[in-house]
Amino acid sequence: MPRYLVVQAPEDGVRLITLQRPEALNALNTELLAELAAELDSADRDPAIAAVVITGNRKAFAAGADIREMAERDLVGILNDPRVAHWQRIAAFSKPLIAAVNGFALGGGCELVMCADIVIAGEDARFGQPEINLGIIPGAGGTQRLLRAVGKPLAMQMVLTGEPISARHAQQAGLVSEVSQPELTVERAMQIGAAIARKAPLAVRLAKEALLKAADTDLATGLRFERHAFTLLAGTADRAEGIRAFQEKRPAHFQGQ
Ligand code: CO8
Repeated sequence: MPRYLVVQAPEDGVRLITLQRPEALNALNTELLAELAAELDSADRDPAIAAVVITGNRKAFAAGADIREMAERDLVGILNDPRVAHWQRIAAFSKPLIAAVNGFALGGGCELVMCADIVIAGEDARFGQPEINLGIIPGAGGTQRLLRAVGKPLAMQMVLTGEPISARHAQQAGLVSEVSQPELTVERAMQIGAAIARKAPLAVRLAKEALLKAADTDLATGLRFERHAFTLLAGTADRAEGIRAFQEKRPAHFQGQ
């Protein structure tokens, strides 16, 4: 049983993970990150799960790495930091990860948002990389993924000043896909997860992989990857079913084959 997460049973193929450390604004200590990585590994292996929604509470999605824990780590501790492996496992989740964000998404919390594929933000959400105020810099993607998401000027402004941006600003900048009323973020994220769960699982997997490829490769390599993935899907029963269903004017029933 995880200590810092509440995991709800799949609903229409969507698992809901709620960060549950409200006394520290869901600060991501090593144990919480380990639990999250393990939960995503298990969702990856479970064919009944098509997508995962991750959320926090109304005050905070997550206010960053646990600063108390960080204070106890010296240079060697940081060099051998067990959190690095947890972050890598979180980023490697192969199914769609949807973040439903209310309140603070700061530091590691904002970096966790950037590991998600789709981000629904409540109007009151705040996104920021305040590490500079602690004399450090982001360490889980907050320079690399942020720049790719919002471009250089805003990434520089956020990382160098540490000042957060609003949900609307984050949406304009490309960090957030949709803004909703705070009380509806989870519901909306679950709806999107359920819509994805009705699609062909192999196509969803390759679509996510191809889109992520765009962020870390040149265009020619990315287009080659897309071409291979597109071709691979030609051999699936779900492609035949999708096309047949369209022609027969009925909903498709995908089997993941
Ligand atoms: N870590 C630990 N505890 C925290 C954190 C945190 N990041 N954020 C808040 N808390 C705790 C507070 O200490 C407080 O605890 P207590 O009641 O025991 O004093 C409780 O949560 C409530 O917080 P506040 O009283 O401060 O609440 P406010 O509403 O007044 O303020 C803020 C909210 C503005 C969000 C404020 O709490 C804050 O500034 N928090 C810190 C934000 C921050 O700097 N985050 C970045 C952390 S560094 C980081 O994320 C680096 C990631 C590197 C990853 C590398 C992986 C390998």
